[in-house]
Amino acid sequence: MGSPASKSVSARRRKVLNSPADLAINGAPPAFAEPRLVGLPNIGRAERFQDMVNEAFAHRRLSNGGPLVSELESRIADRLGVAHCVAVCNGTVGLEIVMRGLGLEGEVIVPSFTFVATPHAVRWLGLRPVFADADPLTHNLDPAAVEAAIAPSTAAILGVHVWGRAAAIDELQRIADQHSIPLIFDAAHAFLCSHGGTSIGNFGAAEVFSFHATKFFNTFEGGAICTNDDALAERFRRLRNFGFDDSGLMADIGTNGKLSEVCGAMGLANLEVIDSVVEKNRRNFLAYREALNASGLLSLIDYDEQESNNYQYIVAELDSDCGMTVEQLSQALDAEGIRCRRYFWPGCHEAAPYADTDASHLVNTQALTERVLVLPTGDAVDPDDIAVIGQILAQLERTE
Ligand code: T4K
Repeated sequence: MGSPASKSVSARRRKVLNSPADLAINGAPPAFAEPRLVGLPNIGRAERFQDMVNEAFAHRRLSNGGPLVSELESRIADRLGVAHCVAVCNGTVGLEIVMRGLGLEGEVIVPSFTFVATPHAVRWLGLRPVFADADPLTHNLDPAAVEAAIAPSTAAILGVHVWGRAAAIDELQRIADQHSIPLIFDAAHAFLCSHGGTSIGNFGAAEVFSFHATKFFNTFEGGAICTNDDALAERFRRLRNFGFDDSGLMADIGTNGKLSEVCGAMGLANLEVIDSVVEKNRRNFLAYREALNASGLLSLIDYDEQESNNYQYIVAELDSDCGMTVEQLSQALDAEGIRCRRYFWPGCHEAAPYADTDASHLVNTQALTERVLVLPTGDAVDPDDIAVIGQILAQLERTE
């Protein structure tokens, strides 16, 4: 993708570390003078973006179903092989539109090991999120925990494809069918990922992507609802635009969930180079796999190479007997200019609005929040940086 960021950051890397005294937590200068971030935005063809924005200026069409957003929607639908793509202003509003469009009332089963937007969207609509535990291996909803959480008041299951790795879609669909409730997916992380060779976007009643700046594919802010259900798609389009139907009649209580043309231009410019982002992310993932191969501190979470992956999240788990907490490790790396993120800590169930949650059944979620660390990738690092990160981890391990 060749964004300017990739060149300037790699120029500011220090060479190999040999002893504990070389660690920044022991007073040495940081390995990276320019911090390596998780979530550094991918910026595609900037000149294409600017040309499209100039066109939008010339036509004075800035929002409300303009040509750039319409083109983005049809390109995404083609790429995913899905009947409908409804672009929205962000993933959170997309989730709200889907749940409103399905007319849900009562409880929605959600994971707690997710970004807080997932339960917030449920609560924002006056529904009640019911947290189910995660599978410790996949980090996704454990179907047995979902089954155990089903009650007469359950209105839907809202799964999340955490880190872009597909949730247990088939098992969750079976549970949803058995109880005649809809299954929907928060696919915020999973653009261009697949399950059984079919693109995420095609499963459940609807799936919602996030195109936030920090995501693999971004439109500054933005998102998309994908569905193969014609009637639902029509409803989602209405709800996105205040409730106006195609003929301009007010048919529903809607919201303003529209994506602007400037965001559409960003999406089209980024889509042109998206395969090179996958390649860069995969290159980094393989470099991390090598760098952490012998690590006694961190174990990397793998991707299923039989599926399409965007490799956007480099996720590691702290080894339980390494003698450090994830917070201590995160601070030691931070001192080196390696800005990891503790997604998703604290668990959603621990956030103030959900403080009344009985968390006794969220054992795996609790453990994950205490051992998961997300490492920088994308334009923020290159394989040489990653090798240095591996050496720092090895030195930290020897120092323990
Ligand atoms: N469901 C799931 C599972 C999600 O993960 C998310 C969003 C949603 C739903 C909701 O989708 P949206 O409504 O956002 O479309 C960030 C993002 O703001 C959030 O979109 C994302 N998940 C979440 C996982 O990460 P924070 O609180 O970590 O953001 P922040 O500002 O601390 O930045 C994160 C990192 O990115 C930092 O290292 C700085 C870097 N960054 C960020 C921005 C915005 C940049 O380098 N440049 C930038 O422009 O939530």
